[in-house]
Amino acid sequence: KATALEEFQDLKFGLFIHWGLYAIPGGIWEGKKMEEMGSPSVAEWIQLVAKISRKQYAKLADEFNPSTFDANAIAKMAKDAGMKYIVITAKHHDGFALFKSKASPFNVVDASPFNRDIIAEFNQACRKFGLRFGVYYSHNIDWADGADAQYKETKTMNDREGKRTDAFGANLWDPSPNSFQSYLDNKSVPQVKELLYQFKDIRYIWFDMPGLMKPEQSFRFYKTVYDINPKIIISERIGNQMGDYAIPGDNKIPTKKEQYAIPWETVGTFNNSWGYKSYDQDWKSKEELLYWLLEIVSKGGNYMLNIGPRADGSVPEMVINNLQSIGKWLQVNQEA
Ligand code: JFZ
Repeated sequence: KATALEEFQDLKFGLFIHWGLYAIPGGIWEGKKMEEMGSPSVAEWIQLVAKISRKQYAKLADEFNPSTFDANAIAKMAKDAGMKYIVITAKHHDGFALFKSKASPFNVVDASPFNRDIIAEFNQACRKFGLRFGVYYSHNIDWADGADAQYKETKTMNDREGKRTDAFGANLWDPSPNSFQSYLDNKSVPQVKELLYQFKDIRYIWFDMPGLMKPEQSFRFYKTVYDINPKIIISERIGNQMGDYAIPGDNKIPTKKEQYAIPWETVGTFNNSWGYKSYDQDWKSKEELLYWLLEIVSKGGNYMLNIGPRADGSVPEMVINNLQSIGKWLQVNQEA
């Protein structure tokens, strides 16, 4: 994997995309802003924060029809900004897949009127613009089909042993009846396989929030990926120290020497949310974004900057403007 990792660390600048059904409420549920309901306040967590039932949340899919979505336009925007790769949420914690899936009907092709495979379109667009391609996949948390069960199982065990269980991220308001094992066997692992068999261009898998995952469970994902495509490298959030590259924390730069031992990537936001949040106008200035980019790259890392497209597929204007400014700056100042 040495070359894949070197190649990754040479990319320097990439685009992260958080997109899904949560773009429809955009941080507001039944007139309430997320901050009025609880935490965290990032828009892609609205199902948990507003305690939306699985059935009610799934209805958002009926409305998901991003008429102005254009993967080529987004890829071109990234390319013009000097970015070298794109990673998009193939499935976030809400369990809704942005690709056609046999493992779960809760996906953009089968459950929404949009009826287009968004991951396939990004795969194509990246190829067209010479960008590397990766996917985010929430392998552990799935509010529609699973992680709550893992929480219950672990809690029972830990209660017996007098240990505390961290419930962070578990669906405790409307838990799925599935066991965690069946979620792994029938949705999570099969969907990772579907992605990898279908999209041979995928180079990075950004697993996230491993939570209570056991080492053998993280390893199952690692092995699944490696067996299908050994060129792919995996984020450390696969859990249990099994990742190929480090994520020092959102909007963070490593401070400890040992954190520089493996390739690393800082992920950052334009405002304070990953998914589209209609009322978050707290945009970083282009100077601040450039500061992050230079600070990270000069220390040897990659900077993956996130956009949250709106439900109609459009990208907020501040994002477009700031990316254009960065692109111009790089054109003038970057050495060959
Ligand atoms: C996770 C997700 O829960 C979130 O929705 C988003 O996708 C983000 C990129 O990743 O949130 C985290 C996970 C880990 C840290 C911070 C936010 N961390 O270690 O600092």
